[in-house]
Amino acid sequence: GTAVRVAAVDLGATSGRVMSGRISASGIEINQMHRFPNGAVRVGSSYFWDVLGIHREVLTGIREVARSGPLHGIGIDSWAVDYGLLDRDGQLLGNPFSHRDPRTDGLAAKVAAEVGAAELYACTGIQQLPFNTIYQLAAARGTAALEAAETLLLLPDLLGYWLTGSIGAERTNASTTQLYDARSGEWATEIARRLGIPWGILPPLRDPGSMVGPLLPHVAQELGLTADVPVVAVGSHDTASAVVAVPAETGRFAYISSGTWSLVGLELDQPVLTEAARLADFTNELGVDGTTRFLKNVMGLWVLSESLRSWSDRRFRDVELRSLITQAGEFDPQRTVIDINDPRLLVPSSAADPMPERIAALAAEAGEPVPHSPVAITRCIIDSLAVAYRRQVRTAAELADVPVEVVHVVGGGSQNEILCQLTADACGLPVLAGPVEAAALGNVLVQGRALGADLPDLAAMRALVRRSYEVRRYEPRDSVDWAVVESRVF
Ligand code: ADP
Ligand code: LRH
Repeated sequence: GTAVRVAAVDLGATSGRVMSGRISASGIEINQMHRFPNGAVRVGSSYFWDVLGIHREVLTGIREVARSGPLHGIGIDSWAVDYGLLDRDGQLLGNPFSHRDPRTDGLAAKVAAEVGAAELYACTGIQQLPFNTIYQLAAARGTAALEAAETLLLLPDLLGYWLTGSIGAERTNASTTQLYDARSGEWATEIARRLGIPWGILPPLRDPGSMVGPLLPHVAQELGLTADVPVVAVGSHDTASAVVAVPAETGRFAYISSGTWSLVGLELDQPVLTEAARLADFTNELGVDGTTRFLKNVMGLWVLSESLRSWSDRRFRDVELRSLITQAGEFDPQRTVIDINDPRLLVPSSAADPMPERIAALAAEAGEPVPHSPVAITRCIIDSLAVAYRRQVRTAAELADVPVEVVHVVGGGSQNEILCQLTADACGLPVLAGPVEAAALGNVLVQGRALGADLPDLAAMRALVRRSYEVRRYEPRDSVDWAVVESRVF
C-alpha cells in the first residue's frame, strides 16, 4: 500500500516533542521536527503546567511536520493523570495543576477511608499514587473551579479539543485517573458520587484508534493545511504508547519505560486484582488493544535531572549529564543505595530544599555512606534505580505468575549505558535498550493502523519496530550479589 505520514505529539514532563512519522511497507521512520523543554511552573506554593505555552509549541511542531511533506493524521500523547476543567462555555478554568503539587498530601488515605482501599482497587486496579486524578479531584472539592466545571479533560484530550472542538476521554489515559472501572469499562461514577466528586464532568470515553475529529477550520488555516486532517486518538497515555513500540519478540518480557518516571512491569491480557497485588501497590493500567500494563512507578531519572538542575543553579562546574554518567560508571559500585521511591523525592527541587541534599539525608537516615559530590550522588541514583528495577521486575513476575526472560528498556533513559548494564546485572537478565522515542513510535503506529496501514495486532507493530530500529544488548554480569544489595533497601 501507500505510505502513511503523520504528526506524533509526545509530551513528557521534562520535554515535549513533535515528530513526523512515516509507515510504509519497508518500515517505520520518525524524525524529530520540534522539541521544547517542559516543567511545572511554581506560583506561591503551587505547581502548574503552562498549558497554553504547550499548545503553542504543539502548533509550531505540527506546522513543521506539515511543511515538510504530506500529513494524514495527528496524534497526541502525554504524561498521565493531569487535567484541565472547562466551564459551560467551553473555556479553560485556570491552569492545570502538576501532579507534583502538594495539595494532594494525605488525600489517598482520606479517600481510602471514605470508600475503602480494597473496594477502590477491586474496581479500578490502580496503585495509590498520591497524585492520581481521583485524589486531585478530592482535594478540589469545594473549590470555585470545580463548582464551575462542566467538563474534565485529561491533558492530551484538552490539547485535542483545542485542535478539533471535540470532547472525550481516551481510554488508556482515563484508566490512570483511578476513576475508571476496569471491570465494566465505564467511569466509576458510583465511587465518584460517594466521594462528592461531580461525576457528570467526566466526558464520554473513546478508544485508541478512533477518530477525535477533523481540525477546526481556523486551526487548519493556522497550520497551513488545506485538507481535512483528522486528529486520531492514540494510546494518549505516553506509557501506553511507549509499550506499543517495545520491540519484544516473545511474550516473556518485562519493560522499563525510562524517562522522567520509570514504569516497570509486564504486559498482560488480564488485570491482576489479587490482595497480594493490592498490598504490593501494583497498578493495572489499560493498554492499547485491551492489554493490561501491570506495573509499578519508580521515581525514575527525575531524581537525576532535578539534581542536575540544582547543581547548575548553584553554578557547580562539570555537571553535564554525559560526563557525570561516565564518571559515575567509574565510581565505587553500590557504595550507597537508597529507597528511590521515597515520597520526599517527588516534589521539585528548590533552593530551600535541593534534591541532592534530600538524597544525602535519605542515605544518612538509612545508615548508608552519605554521598556528597555530584558524581557520588549520580552513582547513588543509578545504583538505587537498578536495585528498584530488580525488585519490581521480580515482584511483577511473582504476582502475575509469569516467567520473564528479557528486560526491554525504552525512552530517554535507554541511552544511559551504565544504568542499562546495572539493570541487567541487578535483574540477572539480558537488557535490550531502545528505541529512545518509543512513545512517539507507538503514537505513530496506532495512527498508522487507524489510517489504513496493515498492522493487525501488537505483534505486527513490534515486528515493524524491530525491522526499523537497532537495539543494544547488555548481558548480566554476576560479580555482585544483588540480593544483598536489595536487602539494604527493601
Ligand atoms: P520524558 O518523556 O518523561 O520527558 P525522556 O524519555 O525524554 O523523558 O527521558 C529523559 C531522560 O533521559 C533524562 O532525564 C535523562 O536522564 C535521559 N537522557 C536523555 N538523553 C540522554 C543521553 N544522551 N544519555 C543518557 N541519558 C539521557
Ligand atoms: C510517565 C507517566 C506515568 C505516570 C506519570 C504521571 O510520563 O505518564 O506513566 O504515572 O507520568
